[in-house]
Amino acid sequence: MSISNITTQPFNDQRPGTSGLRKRVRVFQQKHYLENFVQAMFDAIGDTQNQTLVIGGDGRFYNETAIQTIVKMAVVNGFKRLIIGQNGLLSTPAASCVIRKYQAFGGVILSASHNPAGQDGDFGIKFNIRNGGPAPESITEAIFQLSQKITSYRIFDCDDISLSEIGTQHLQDMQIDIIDPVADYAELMADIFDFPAIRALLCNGRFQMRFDAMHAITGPYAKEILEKRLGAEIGTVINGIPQADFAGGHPDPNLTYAPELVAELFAENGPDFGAASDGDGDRNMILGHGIFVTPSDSLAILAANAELIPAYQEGLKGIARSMPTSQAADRVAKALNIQMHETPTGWKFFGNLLDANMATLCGEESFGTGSNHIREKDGLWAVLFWLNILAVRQQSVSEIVRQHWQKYGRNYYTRHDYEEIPTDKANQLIDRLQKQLPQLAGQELNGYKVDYADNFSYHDPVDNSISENQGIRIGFTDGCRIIFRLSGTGTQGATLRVYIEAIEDNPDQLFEDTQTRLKDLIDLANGLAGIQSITGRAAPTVIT
Ligand code: VG1
Ligand code: CO
Repeated sequence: MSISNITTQPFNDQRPGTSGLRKRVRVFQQKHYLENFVQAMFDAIGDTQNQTLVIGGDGRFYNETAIQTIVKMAVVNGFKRLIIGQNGLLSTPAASCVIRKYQAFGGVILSASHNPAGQDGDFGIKFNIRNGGPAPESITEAIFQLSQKITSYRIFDCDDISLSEIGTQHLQDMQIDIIDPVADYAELMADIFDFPAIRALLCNGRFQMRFDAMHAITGPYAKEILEKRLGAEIGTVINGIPQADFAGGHPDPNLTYAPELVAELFAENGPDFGAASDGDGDRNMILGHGIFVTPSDSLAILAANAELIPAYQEGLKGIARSMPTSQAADRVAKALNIQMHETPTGWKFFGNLLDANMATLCGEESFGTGSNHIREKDGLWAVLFWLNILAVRQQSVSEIVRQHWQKYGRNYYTRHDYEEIPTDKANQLIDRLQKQLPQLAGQELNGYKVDYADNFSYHDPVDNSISENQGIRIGFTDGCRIIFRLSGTGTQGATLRVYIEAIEDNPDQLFEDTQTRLKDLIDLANGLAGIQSITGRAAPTVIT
């Protein structure tokens, strides 16, 4: 056994995106590719001597191979202790929980979230800092800069460690603890929510629920928490055994990729409540019998009902949402007289606000909701939050949503995604929009008067950092918005996301079909961006 100093050369494509570095598995399998990134990461995150590092992933193909490499590099980069989920598994929220609970220096999460997995799928890696949250841009940018200059990396030449047995082992002077990936997280959930009340609801003999783990990481978490600790019927959790290729699926919990669950909830005698989570467990979709709750509405409803939950009964400090997320939560913040923050897309921008106690709940339109309990969005947490509300209010999801709209008004909202557009076309489209911006303010377009038109720039109120070019937004005087941005998580071509929001306060118009209600604005967005003429696409790939 010995330490090797391996000579290498930079790869020019190692800049982390919205949520870490995501690439095709084949890209990660190139010689030195993963090692270069890990070395750049260890060099960028500060002094790693004698520190504790958490490691875990969503269990996709290449997870264990990558973990073995990271372990062998961690030992020669000074770490004193590693905490690893059994079999290399940790959902993203569980990793955040473990980093905080054991006061680790940080964590490495291996995941490409909902992107398809397997030898022909995607892989990903990201670093989370001491607070349990994704590294801020200053660190991800430093990692990229170091990856562009790297000439060698250090690795220990030894056999693989065992990831399958819970317990402690040593590699040289480094202690390695293999932990139960579910236990700490399940305990945290029990501290936040009223488990006896939820148990009473789930066991009342009438209430039916379905949770779709989509063959990904949340299976073991949902079974332990919902079925074992809360007494839900066995079989409540479907597709609950994590598979390395997610059974060939696309574990993105939305109306397109969870059709089985959606069909069941919309069937005549369907369950009262349905939910799903994504590949790494940080996203959630909420359904009631015959109703889909948009993530933006979900954030607003959780905020409006937070005082029903033990952990939030003292009230919220504030709410934060990403810029493209609908303004439904803003209405609640206003009514509660608490702070409202608007950040760029990606959970890393919420960390400072949560640490500074300026926000308690955070959310993104992309099926992400979370709170100050950890520093990642958290799928099962959102599901338990809804269950706790249902248990207290004893009403259906549909009644709760409708009453919410009646009280606060409704923000009709949709997102249209155009996936795998050639990158040059996508850039051309954004450039063209950008050039139109200065002329748009004050103009009237199809009866909508433009209030502002800009490219969103975020000024972090805590560390004063500035993040520019975070999405083109056109706001109208009545509060409606059209937003365009390119995805930062894809691995093939570019994905254009178009976000459309209309405000409705008229009590007689709260229950229209979303796509019909938004048609004018959708047409306007398509026309302004020249989507069809530039990309040749007549319709979006995914509508949420
Ligand atoms: C997408 C979502 C964003 C989310 C990110 C990571 O990013 O829009 O809201 O934070 O994915 O989520 P983008 O750049 O593709 O729009 V996850 O569950 O994939 O870690
Ligand atoms: Co995810």
